[in-house]
Amino acid sequence: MSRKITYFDLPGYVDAIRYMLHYSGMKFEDVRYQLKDWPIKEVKDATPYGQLPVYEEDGRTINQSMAIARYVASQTGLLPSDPWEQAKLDAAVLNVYDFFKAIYSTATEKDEEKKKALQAETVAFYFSKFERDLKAGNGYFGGKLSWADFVLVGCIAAQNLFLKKPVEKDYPTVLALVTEIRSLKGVKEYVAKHTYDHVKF
Ligand SMILES: N[C@@H](CCC(=O)N[C@@H](CS)C(=O)NCC(=O)O)C(=O)O
Repeated sequence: MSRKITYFDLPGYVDAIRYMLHYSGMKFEDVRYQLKDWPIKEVKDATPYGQLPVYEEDGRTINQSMAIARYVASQTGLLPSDPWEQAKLDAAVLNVYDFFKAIYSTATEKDEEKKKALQAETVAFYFSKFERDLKAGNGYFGGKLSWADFVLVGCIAAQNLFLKKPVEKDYPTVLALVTEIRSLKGVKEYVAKHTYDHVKF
């Protein structure tokens, strides 16, 4: 089976997908574009909605990072079969995705002080809830790994780069999950190989 994920040379919306594929040992092509080269007209025009990521498998294509992540989870044992459990994890993932969008929306704020305050407020709001949920449920899925864990940790990788600090440091349960996922076989080697010191936002 051929698998290809196309995105930027960033964690962004995609590291969770890369983590799951590496963790499961599935072979895939990890195609990355540099932000400075974007837009590349022929690549952009070939995507369904003009944006990345795009996932291709045996000649079929889907876009939308969380749809891709959910599909990959279903192929890697990280999506439970019970519909209620699935819905709970979908909700957890969408809460993380809301955080992603809230943080990225601060990029347009020109006043640096205001921007910093807004970012701090957004991190505090969402991370206190992520911490609460992980603690109350012994993780997102009762002590077993699921795709929601990978999405949160992938999101944190992206946000640490964007905010230039480890956002999880004041949230011990979140921090423990980050450490656990980044230490998994496959993920550990991937994380060690990809650093983003060259990235400027
Ligand atoms: N809802 C989409 C959003 C995709 C998206 O915003 N992609 C951005 C990068 S994170 C992009 O392709 N930007 C370049 C462009 O719009 O030309 C998803 O989650 O996949």
